[in-house]
Amino acid sequence: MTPNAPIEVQAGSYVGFDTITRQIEHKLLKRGFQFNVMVVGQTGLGKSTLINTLFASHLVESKGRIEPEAVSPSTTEIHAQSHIISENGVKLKLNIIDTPGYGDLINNEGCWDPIIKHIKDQHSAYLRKELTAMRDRYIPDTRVHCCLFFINPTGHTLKPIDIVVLKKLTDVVNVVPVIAKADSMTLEERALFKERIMAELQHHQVRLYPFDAEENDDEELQLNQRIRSMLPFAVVGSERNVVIDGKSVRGRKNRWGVINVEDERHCEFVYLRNFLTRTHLQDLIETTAQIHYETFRSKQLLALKESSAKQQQQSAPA
Ligand SMILES: Nc1nc2c(ncn2[C@@H]2O[C@H](COP(=O)(O)OP(=O)(O)OP(=O)(O)O)[C@@H](O)[C@H]2O)c(=O)[nH]1
Ligand SMILES: [Mg+2]
Repeated sequence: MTPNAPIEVQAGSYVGFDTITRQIEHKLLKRGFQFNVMVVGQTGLGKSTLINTLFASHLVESKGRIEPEAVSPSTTEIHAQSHIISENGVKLKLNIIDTPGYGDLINNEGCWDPIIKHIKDQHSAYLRKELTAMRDRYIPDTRVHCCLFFINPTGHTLKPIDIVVLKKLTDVVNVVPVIAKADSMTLEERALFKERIMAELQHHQVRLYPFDAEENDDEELQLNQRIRSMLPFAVVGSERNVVIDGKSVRGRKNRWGVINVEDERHCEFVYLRNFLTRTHLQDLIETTAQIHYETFRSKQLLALKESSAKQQQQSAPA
């Protein structure tokens, strides 16, 4: 029997179910939010530095040199670190996964494997928890919601290894590309480089975040389009504060001037930050669960079903 179509009625007096949004908000605020972000790219592109700049805190050891002659030590292993940041009563549990730069070996074959494995391991841990008979009400979410991919500001094209890594990454995680150390390019060079990179990515059918979904309204679709036209964000990172017009800002100072990281005339750091935190934070989390995790989950469950069917066949008496 199919249920009758619902009839729309107007409540005669105030019932109060419109408070459900506030009830949800209260619950969510108590629980807090989890956001897991990963940085990937070649050695020394400023990955660790940018993470610290993004969240305006010293979160990971970026190995910026204090003394000019000091060698800047690198990140040598995948390193996940959790933090809780609060802003106006909203608690954000931030998990940062810093990965070692790749590409400096003679044979770089497979150097991306540990990174991809780390992402898949989180999906697999979540699936195992989900499948237990007495599953937790809230499964801790360690799935990587966003991967910032750092591009070397060469002004030429992407390296073949970058394309390989990007292809592998976009299969399993939301990828947002950034041009690292954009202070090394002129504005014209930057615009041309961006164009070239996007053409190349399109040619190789690399599927970058954000994705349009059926439920997106016009405004959301337009915003996604605007973001896509800006990719990759040309960013500058800095751990230091410099004083500009009497104000202390995150910046880089050299002999011919100062770069204010947060000035959109200098670089696109602010656009990246707005995108990650102010417009797409929730969508990044949701897309990870609904697209990347779901793909992983159905593949795993299908494989499980097939292998148990095979086992049954083998154990069945002839
Ligand atoms: N010019 C310039 N230098 C930067 C920028 N961001 C970081 N650096 C410098 O680049 C060097 C490397 O920075 P890290 O943040 O350690 O780089 P990384 O990508 O984490 O390096 P690995 O962990 O070795 O892969 C440091 O000396 C930073 O001060 C930037 O936007 N512009
Ligand atoms: Mg590093």
